[in-house]
Amino acid sequence: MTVADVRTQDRYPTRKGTESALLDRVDPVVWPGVSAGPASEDELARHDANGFHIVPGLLKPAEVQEYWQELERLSDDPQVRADERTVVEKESDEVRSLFEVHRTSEMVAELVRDERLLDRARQILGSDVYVHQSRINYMPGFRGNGFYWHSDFETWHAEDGLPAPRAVSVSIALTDNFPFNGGLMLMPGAHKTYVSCAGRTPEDNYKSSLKEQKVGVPAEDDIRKLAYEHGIEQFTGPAGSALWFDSNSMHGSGNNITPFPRSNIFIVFNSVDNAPVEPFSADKRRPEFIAARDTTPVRR
Ligand code: 6CS
Ligand code: FE
Repeated sequence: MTVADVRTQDRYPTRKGTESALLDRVDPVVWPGVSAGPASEDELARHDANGFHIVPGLLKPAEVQEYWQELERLSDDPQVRADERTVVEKESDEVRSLFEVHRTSEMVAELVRDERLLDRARQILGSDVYVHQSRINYMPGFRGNGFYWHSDFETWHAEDGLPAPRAVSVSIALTDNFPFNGGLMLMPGAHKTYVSCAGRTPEDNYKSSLKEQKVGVPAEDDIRKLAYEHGIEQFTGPAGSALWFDSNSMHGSGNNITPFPRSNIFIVFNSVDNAPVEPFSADKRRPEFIAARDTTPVRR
């Protein structure tokens, strides 16, 4: 079998119109190849075992203030609000997410190249990396809608053509993440199971899925089984805290009805050895502001 075959072989079938199924993950979580970097052996071991690890105080308070001001500048900019990369909440015109912020904000572009992010991503993925997707999720107070249980990789495989779960997300809190204002929940260890979802991907699915994902979400029986087996933990912490989570982590968040926004920057690093091919379960590729096709490695 050639390298090309391995990359286009569908080892994680999903949305094939069949019932959902729990499959074993057949790829590593922490990949060999890059030893130097800020992550300790213990952090890498926890990431491997649980599918996530937390870096408290990744951003200093002064940096948090700067990024919060950048976030407000972006969301107040009429041009940004009119941009197709801006997703608003389904029941209000509150900003839900801004995509491709590493291209619209020089500050975020710098953050991507910061060794605290770039070098840790390289350690986890064992190779050069590029940004598959970046976004700011605002989760505004009172009307911030959550994100139902899902695996990001299931979508990035089905709709963006990523062959393997060799991608990692970092979520950096720009506001305090509390248990009660939509803090992201994860099932420790569930990343080693791949939930093959029922259904099929509708045309232009992203136009609705980024507001509320209905396809590519696990069946309740699957969620119940994984939750009983692995339990549920929650990423909480002061602004500046960072959560690193594997692309196949089972995660979700509740609605935010408190006055306290839960606004986080998300950067998704993908290995340059996991470049997208054609979508495995969608008619056409999603726009590049959601799923980058330029796999030029990020360099400092
Ligand atoms: O479809 C996507 O790429 C996005 N959807 C979710 C629910 N999480 C990852 C990503 O932002
Ligand atoms: Fe997600």
